[in-house]
Order: sequence, then C-alpha cells, then structure tokens
Amino acid sequence: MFPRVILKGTMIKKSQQKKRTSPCNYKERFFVLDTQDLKYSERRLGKKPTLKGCIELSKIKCVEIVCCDAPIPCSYKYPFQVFYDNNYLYIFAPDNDCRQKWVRALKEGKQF
Ligand code: 4IP
Repeated sequence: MFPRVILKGTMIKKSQQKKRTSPCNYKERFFVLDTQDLKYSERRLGKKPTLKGCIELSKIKCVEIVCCDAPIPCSYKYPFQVFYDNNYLYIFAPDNDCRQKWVRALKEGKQF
C-alpha cells in the first residue's frame, strides 16, 4: 500500500547529537508525515530537496509538547519532542496551533 500524506510543513529541528562529538545546532527542515514515516528534508532554492531523516512511525514511543522556561535559541518557539528508539528529536513549530496539529497527528500515527 502506498503511504498517504497526513501533514507537511517547515519547522526547525535540534541536532540529535547521536555521537559524543556531534554539534548542537538548529536547522530548518521540511517535514512530511505520512501513514508510514516522519521524514525531514533540507530544501534549498533551485535545488532538489535532500532527505535528512526518516523515522518509521512504528518506532515512535512517545510524542509530547515541551514546556520550556529557558530562552529558545531558534526563531520558532513552540517545541515538541518525538522519542523513538533511544533518540529524542526536538522540533520547533512556528506557532501553537501548528504544534498542536503535529503532536495530535503524530500521536494518532499508529492508527493510520
Ligand atoms: C548535524 O550538524 C546536523 O544538525 C544534522 O541534522 C544532525 O543529524 C547531526 O547530528 C548534526 O551533527 P552539521 O550539519 O553541523 O554536521 P540534519 O540531518 O537535519 O542536517 P540528526 O541526527 O539530528 O538528524 P548527529 O547526531 O547525527 O551527528
């Protein structure tokens, strides 16, 4: 069966720092949630998008809004986290409605 797209949009992600030497940085990525995966790509003007990450929905254990008192070091201020395998992916949405939409859709992800 072909996957069906549920949501897509631009958000910012924090590097997951999977290695001890990984930098801590924040990158704008184009996210696509379909009935199988959460994918994110780099989009640059005049270039083909480059797929940077793909998380199978079946591997996602938890999706939650992040409450944060500390200043958020990127331009999108509405964070949520996706816990999968043993990784936390922090994603920053541009507004609260957008964040709610993504969190809801990801939580429902296993029932698509
Ligand atoms: C990279 O930093 C990017 O932030 C990667 O994000 C990130 O991968 C890397 O984390 C981090 O080292 P540089 O571009 O400065 O090398 P993206 O793939 O979106 O570009 P994640 O795992 O967060 O997708 P590590 O932990 O994979 O090194």
